[in-house]
Amino acid sequence: MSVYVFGHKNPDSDSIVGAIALSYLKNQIETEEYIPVKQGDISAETAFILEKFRYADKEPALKISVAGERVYLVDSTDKPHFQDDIDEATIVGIVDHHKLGDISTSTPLEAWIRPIGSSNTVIYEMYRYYGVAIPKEIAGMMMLAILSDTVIFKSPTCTKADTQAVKELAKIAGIEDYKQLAMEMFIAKSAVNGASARDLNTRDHKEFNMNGTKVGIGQLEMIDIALLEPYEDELLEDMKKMKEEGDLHTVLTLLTDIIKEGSKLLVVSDDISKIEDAFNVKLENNRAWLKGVLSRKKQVVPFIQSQF
Ligand SMILES: [Mn+2]
Repeated sequence: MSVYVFGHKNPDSDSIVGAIALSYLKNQIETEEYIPVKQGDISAETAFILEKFRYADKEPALKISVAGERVYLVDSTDKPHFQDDIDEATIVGIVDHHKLGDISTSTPLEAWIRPIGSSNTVIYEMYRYYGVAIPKEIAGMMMLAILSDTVIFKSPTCTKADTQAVKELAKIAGIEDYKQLAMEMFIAKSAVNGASARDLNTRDHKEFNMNGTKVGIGQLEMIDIALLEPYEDELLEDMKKMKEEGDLHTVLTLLTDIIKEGSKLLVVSDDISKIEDAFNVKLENNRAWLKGVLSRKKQVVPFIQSQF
């Protein structure tokens, strides 16, 4: 029986590349066939990565039902990030670098979870553990996925394991100026032309169950968030709709400026004071500047969670 490997809904590059890289590794060392799939459309950033390393024709297929399947999860252990029938699948393994979520299993599994910058760094270490050579194209994609998750090493989630993995992967991929290539990737990611407010709000949106309270947190990583200023009112209007449609207590969107190294927070909430307390800021027009905040998982989720 095959094993389907996939990351969270609203897949980011770490999820898609992680599924590809982990499947390749597993297919070298296991007898079962591992198949990378995706739980949603890929982003412009991921499309850039796949094209750059000649993988666009091997993009993982969409798989939206997993009942009865054997699955390997990448980049999350939070149930709301997977299909509703995830409880009916057999989880054979997990690779992740987030807080431990609410996934549970009825059979033994392997779990590779570390507090480092990217799931692809964990997978890089798995390749080393098993002594499997990484193909050039896969190495290049893993390198960019790590550079994306760590915001070119600027994120507080970035560790020495991540910078070392990138350097080794760059060598394998034959890329000298990996920071320059990562900037090109972030430029591709920053494109907003023609995008609707909903497109932007859901581009990288995750929902969290915080002690029974549902909170949605989106993030747009940009090389210049001034490009988003004309969209902010529309984004907030649409966040109100998302809040009602999803029966959420709070919807946040982080407009993260990777050059200025901080995030403009947009907030729609049943209780604005909880968000103000979480970050010790006063919101003006549902907005606040959070200096130095680049990481949702490390600098946002724990502070919001502590309010519920
Ligand atoms: Mn990740």
